Amino acid sequence: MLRSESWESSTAPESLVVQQPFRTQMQGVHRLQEQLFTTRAATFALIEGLGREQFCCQADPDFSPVGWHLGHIAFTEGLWILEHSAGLPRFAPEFGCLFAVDGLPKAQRTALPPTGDIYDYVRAIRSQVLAWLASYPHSVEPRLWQFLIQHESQHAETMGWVRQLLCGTKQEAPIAAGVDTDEMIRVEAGEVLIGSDAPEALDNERPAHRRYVDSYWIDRYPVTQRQFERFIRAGGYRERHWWSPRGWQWLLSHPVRSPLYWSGADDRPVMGVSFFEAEAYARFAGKRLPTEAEWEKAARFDPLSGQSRTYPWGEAFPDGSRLPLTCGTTAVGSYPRGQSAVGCEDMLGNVWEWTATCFYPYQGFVSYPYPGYSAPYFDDAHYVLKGGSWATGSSVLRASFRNWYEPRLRVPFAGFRCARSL
Ligand code: AVJ
Ligand code: FE
Repeated sequence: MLRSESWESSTAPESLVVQQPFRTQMQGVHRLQEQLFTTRAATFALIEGLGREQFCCQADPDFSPVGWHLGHIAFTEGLWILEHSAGLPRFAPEFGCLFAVDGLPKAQRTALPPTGDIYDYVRAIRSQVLAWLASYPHSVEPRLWQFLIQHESQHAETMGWVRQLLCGTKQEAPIAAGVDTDEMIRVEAGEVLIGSDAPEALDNERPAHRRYVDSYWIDRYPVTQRQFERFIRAGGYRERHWWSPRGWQWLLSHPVRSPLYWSGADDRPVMGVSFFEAEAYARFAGKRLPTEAEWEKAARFDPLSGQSRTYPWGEAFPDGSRLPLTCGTTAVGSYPRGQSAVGCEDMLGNVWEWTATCFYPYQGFVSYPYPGYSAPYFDDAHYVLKGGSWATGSSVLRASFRNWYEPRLRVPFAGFRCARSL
């Protein structure tokens, strides 16, 4: 049998030894080209068919128009690759002023150049970026490219939210899960590896570190609309004692009576809830929200090996057999192949999940690629969401990924699951 060690230990011709690093480099470049291409295709798919008005419309004061996100994705790619890496002067600076993160206040982002000009700008930057990548493969900094791909995916998801706010949800037939949605799983006390040092890990996921987590129970599935309906019917939105003081204050100024998206009392996860609504439901159910560490442990800890996995199921890149690659949520329990070692399901790719944890850096945190990416949000005013929704790009789906929003925000594709101490 031919084994790789025997090949390596035999004397290889000089030419092969020299070519090896170049080949690995080219494989890296091809993989990147493919990721850039897939990510861009997903971005375009999320905004397909939107008219000019929807392109420029600010559907909600918290979210910029779709057209701005598109320009901003291209601007950011040009900034890091063409300006910082390649040392080129800024391309189309008049667009840069519009699409830089500190360029225009959100309210002024509706006055956009013609749609066709934005698409031309996006394509022009991408073709220069690809040309740079092909000519200078040695310059590839994996971390920077992985950042850019995930930056695009995150903005694309926000574009999907805006689209949903503008176009609403399609009313579909009630969807039932064939599982016991009240089931909880007991996770034993012990240490777990949290965070990640992989090249795709963003600054706030690093450094990976061990953490002791006490025993707890956690829901096997995210809370479904059917379960949440019990809260609504029991007057959950009217009874103060289920709400935290801050949550009640929020409810008084936002007199809502159901989640932002409600497609009926079926077994799809609740989505479009604020942290406060999630917290109130949890108290109503006699439970609480999981901490980020509890959520992450349930998603990636393998009790047999004591190791943490990248994904709930192991190391295989996410695909349609493990999570929904659909255009909407699916009934909980529809992807048993996506379950974690302890048995939690729908951890990645159905809805984002609120946790009880404020967004803070891990000890040893270093900003990357710029201080403004994570650090301004370490402020006690943002909570961590885990998991990712059906609209989240695969490059962002992993157990260590940390999203964050203010607790008041009804994050369009966010729901939650509950936990309980022993
Ligand atoms: C991590 C999703 C909250 O969209 O505001 C994009 C990600 N940061 N560009 C956001 C981000 C800079 C961020 N979230
Ligand atoms: Fe951005």
